[in-house]
Amino acid sequence: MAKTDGSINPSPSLSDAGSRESLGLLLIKPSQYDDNGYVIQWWRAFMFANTLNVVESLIQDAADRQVLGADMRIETRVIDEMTEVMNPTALMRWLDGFDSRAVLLVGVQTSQFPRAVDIGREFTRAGYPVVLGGFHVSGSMAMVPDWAPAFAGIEEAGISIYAGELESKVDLLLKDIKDGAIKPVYNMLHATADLLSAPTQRPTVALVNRTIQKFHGLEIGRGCPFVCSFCTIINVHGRVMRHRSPDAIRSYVRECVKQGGKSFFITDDNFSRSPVWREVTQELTKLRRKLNAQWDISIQVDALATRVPGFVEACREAGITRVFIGLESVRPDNLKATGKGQNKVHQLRDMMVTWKQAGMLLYAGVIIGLPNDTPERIAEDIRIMQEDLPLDLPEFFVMTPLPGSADHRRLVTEGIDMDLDMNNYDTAHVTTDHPLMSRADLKALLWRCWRDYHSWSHLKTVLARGLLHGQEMTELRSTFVCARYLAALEKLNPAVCGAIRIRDPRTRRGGFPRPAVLPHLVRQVVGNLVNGGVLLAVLLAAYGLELSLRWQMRRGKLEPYRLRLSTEGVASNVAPKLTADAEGASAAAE
Ligand code: B12
Ligand code: SF4
Repeated sequence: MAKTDGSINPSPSLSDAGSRESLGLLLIKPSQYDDNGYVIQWWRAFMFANTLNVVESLIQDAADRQVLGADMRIETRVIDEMTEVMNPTALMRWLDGFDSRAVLLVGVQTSQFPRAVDIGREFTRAGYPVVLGGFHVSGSMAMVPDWAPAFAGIEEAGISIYAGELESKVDLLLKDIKDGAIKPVYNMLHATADLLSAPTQRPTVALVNRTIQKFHGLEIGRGCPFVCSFCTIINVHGRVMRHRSPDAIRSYVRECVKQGGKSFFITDDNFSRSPVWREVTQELTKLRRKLNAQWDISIQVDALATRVPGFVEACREAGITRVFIGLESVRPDNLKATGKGQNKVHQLRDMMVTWKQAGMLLYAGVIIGLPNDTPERIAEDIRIMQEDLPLDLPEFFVMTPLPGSADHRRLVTEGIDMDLDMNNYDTAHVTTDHPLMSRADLKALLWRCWRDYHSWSHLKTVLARGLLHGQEMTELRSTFVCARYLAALEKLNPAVCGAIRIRDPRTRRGGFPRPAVLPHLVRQVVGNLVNGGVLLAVLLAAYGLELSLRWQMRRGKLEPYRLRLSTEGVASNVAPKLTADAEGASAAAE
């Protein structure tokens, strides 16, 4: 019997039954390499791996249904490489404890693909079957099935690939694994999941405990009705919104809370367009009251969400505290170029004020390197975001033709030069030419945006607004500071960051030298101490700033920072030129 720890889940009903046969499944969500060839890993990460949790839940459900017969015991072991340094020898020993076995590389995004192939190769070489699935292969098979760079290394490494959703095919895959009949390619893009009857998510405590805020993923549904040209989601999950049942959602959340869960991230790309947002927020509100739970929940929405009647109020009641908006740009010409015509620039300020008045922390995705961007225009955009739009925390991404998007397929079809190293498709690298800027200038611009927006004087504005509008201040303050300093110190998107960086020389990417162990170790310890020290000092200074602002608030000195809607007698602050542009663009779009 294999050793069991917190990350290993035997299917309970079967392990108790004194089974004769066993199947061991090692589920790994690979990380990616940094620019120096080290796998990006942390002692604790900010974010969680929801796909890993969903896939494990599907397998556990199949085990409970005894799809491989009453005699079969199925065990899973789950690893998020972002927060776990793997020991392949020990993992192979664990797999050897079963009659049949496989390694599943789960939720592999494009930037994680080269690392996933390297992990897979190590296991296939030792004779273990490996299946790789997730957005990269699904998006590539859906949009560019003949584009060889998307599948580089797969055949040579003997790894099988799985494109599409797993819900309706999990039994088939498990049978193939048990029978030793895994196929090289599973194209299941047609097998769209019926989420209403899909197995309920089950908390994976071992994963949650490896995130700083103990994040639980919560999937309400999949799909989005819009057609942004840079988006892969619509070409993999589709444009029809599907959803889980409010009952299933309630029982998952209840289970998470029972296990100490306090932070949830709703993974839907656009919760405001979910057909069940009303039922779900009502369920969450009831549950919150019943369990007396003090949770915080993050959602992603489009820029028009505040116009959905009752949506903002329902979110507040349900304990939603963080809202991520797909802003992309404050320029109508750029929005039009990406098919994001639904975002109306002249409505942005009131939309954001509405969220802020509801006490929400406001994040927004901003793309750098859209067709009309120049360094000067971006500098002006940052000023607009600081002065005119009451955003808290923009996240800056480089415009990236992600495999699976219409943009990427167009570049492939037109034979336009693109980076062939999939590791760089992480939205923090420049992977193709820009019409107005060099690749180097664009990359430098990304880090400049993180620095310039997160200035000390702007922190004061953000904190003052936060205090006036009842926001959760610890989160606001620490996220603002961490975003700025992690982007500067690590040159990584803060979404893939965490606490205490690990650089394991044993898994350094092929082509990079292995450093001498002792000096490497010393450099790592010193580097982490210095970065941690800098971060701590700035966090303390930011706390000092907040205390002084609290003092000023008591004396009524922060009132100039209070946000008001234009209907409350305040003219929209958005720069007049942009407003005029926006109106022209909206008229054209309508
Ligand atoms: C939550 C989320 C995150 C979270 C967690 C990641 C995760 N996947 O768990 C965080 C914040 C960490 C994150 C970060 C990033 N993300 Co993200 N993220 C998402 C989001 C919104 C939801 C993911 C999710 O839970 N989906 C629900 C699950 C159940 O669906 P699924 O992943 O498709 O899995 C199903 C099938 O694919 C299949 N399957 C999956 N794996 C396997 C494996 C095997 C063996 C088999 C058989 C089947 C199988 O079964 C699952 C159930 O049906 C998606 C968009 C989306 N709607 O999916 C973007 C998305 C996956 N992210 C994306 C990107 C680009 C990133 C970033 C690189 C940068 C960025 N711009 O945010 C970073 C990468 C860093 C990282 N280490 O992950 C892209 C990926 C595109 C691509 N071509 O790879 C997506 C699609 C969004 C987009 N902009 O287009 N992300
Ligand atoms: S609104 Fe978001 S999820 Fe929908 S198509 Fe556009 S980028 Fe994709």
